[in-house]
Amino acid sequence: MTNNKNLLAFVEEYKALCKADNVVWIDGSEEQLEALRAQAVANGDIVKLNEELLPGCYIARSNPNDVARVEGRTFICSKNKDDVTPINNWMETSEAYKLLNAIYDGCMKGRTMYVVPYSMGPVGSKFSKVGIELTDSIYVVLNMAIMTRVGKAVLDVLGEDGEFIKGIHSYAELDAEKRYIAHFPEDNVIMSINSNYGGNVLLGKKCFALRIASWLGKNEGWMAEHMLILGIEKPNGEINYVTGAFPSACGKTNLAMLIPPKQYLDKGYKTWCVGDDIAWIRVGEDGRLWAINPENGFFGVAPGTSMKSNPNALLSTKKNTIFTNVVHDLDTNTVWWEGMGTPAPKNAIDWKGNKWDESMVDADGKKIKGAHPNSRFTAPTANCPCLSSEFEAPNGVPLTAIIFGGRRAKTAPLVYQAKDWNNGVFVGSIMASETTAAAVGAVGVVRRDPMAMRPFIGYNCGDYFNHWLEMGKKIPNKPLIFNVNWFRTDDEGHFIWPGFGDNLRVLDWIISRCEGKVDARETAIGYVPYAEDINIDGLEDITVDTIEELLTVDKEMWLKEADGIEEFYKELGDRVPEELYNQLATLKANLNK
Ligand code: OXD
Ligand code: MN
Repeated sequence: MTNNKNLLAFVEEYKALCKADNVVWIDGSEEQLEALRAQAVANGDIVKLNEELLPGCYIARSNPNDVARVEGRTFICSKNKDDVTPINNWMETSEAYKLLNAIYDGCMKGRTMYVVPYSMGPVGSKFSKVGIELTDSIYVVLNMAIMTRVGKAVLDVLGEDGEFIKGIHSYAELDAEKRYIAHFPEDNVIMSINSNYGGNVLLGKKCFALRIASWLGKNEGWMAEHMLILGIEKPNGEINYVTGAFPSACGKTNLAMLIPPKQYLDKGYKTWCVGDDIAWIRVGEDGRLWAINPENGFFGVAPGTSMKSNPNALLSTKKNTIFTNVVHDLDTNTVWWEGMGTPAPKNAIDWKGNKWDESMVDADGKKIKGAHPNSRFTAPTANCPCLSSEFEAPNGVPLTAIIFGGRRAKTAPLVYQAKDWNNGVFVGSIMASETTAAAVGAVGVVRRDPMAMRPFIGYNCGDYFNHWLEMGKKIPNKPLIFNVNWFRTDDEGHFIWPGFGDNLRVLDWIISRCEGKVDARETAIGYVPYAEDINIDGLEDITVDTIEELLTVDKEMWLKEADGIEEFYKELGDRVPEELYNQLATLKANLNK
């Protein structure tokens, strides 16, 4: 299928090391994929679901020891430790190869090695990049065929001398003690072993499109970010695109697929999803930033996804989708999860493969969940009812605003605008979420997650901040930068802001700011709206006074916050740019005025 010498040598090298019985190249044809699905069904790896209700859909279960990304076993490997640490785990390159090659030795005996050529971004776009994933898992092949563009067309673009990111995956023995997700940004190599869970093994996603790509972006002058991309269409047809970075459990997928509230729908507003997780961002010829979503599918969290919380996400899973670790309803041969908004099935199998019904409790009397909290759907973007017509645009979409967000009970106001690009980088660098009662551990503990990239920066975090600052010098028409917080609570701990579709009211203000159509109040942290400029038309229980409360900036709290920021910067070591310390000093001075 290819004459690319480097690729042929790469395949031979790992076929020999892994001692695979044979090699199959994935050409991307429906016939080949269908044959692999049939084989995976015959092996018992996946189960075909009801063809009438969920056409082309399958359910899979992962090993119970293998249900999430493993940050503790995820490594960035480089020659010098300082180029990576302190928030990433580091291994010295040659040590890492030695360790890993010993585990890969013979790991595919008796198995087939599949060669998956894939493109992150539309095939052939100058924004896009090619990866090759070698894997012994049909489940991975089938998921990659949804999440990325795979097959012969990618090899054609690669040609004889094209460069690619090398990825080697084996589920090996699913041994959690020997599980490694290792990245070698200096060599364009990813090695993943002893896992078969999405975020660890679909190498195009977090491994390539964020960790390796963030490094490529630093060297090549662009940005790989953990951001959704959303288009907001006004009644006159004009569309503004925004990107948004949020830590997990902040409703990122819901915002990416937001449905406008009735008052906006009636006026003719529409929203369009370009991406729900990752954005690759470059400076366009017009001096603006342009973004593509390098993926081709959604790898979404299933629990909580319902026709109420996110109809566009649920509808995206209605065909050609792979469900992992959800409940299998045996009566209808369909799927179910907690928070789906429909009654739990009576005759069902839970994510561990046990007979399950919702009355079951564990030894402590706690309800046994049928779906794993991190159970997932892998669904083609093409299924999404609100997919943007620009999704395949080779140059992506131009950005009006960049939005950072987090989950803060009191500190951050509903929305504020950074004073300029560098101040915006500061705002992104201090992003944080407070732990909720839903998570194990103390409530209200602040976890810093700069730009929502904490687990995904492929190099030193201080250098990453510096790259953001450097990018600012290269963008003649910069998008404005904002911070939002949908999670302010009242004294009883109830959320004040309704969230979901009503977040469009805040995006509306953001766009008006970008257009210079609305004034704002300057505070110590940035520009905050005048309460009457947030449209509350049709919102029950929300008055201008409520908005006023949501917009307060408590100086005492922010002074404490500033101490927390300083502590965090110190933890990050001596590569945190001086400019960010200057920003922090300005913040403190403003608060003390
Ligand atoms: C994801 C994540 O799965 O950020 O997208 O963990
Ligand atoms: Mn993500």
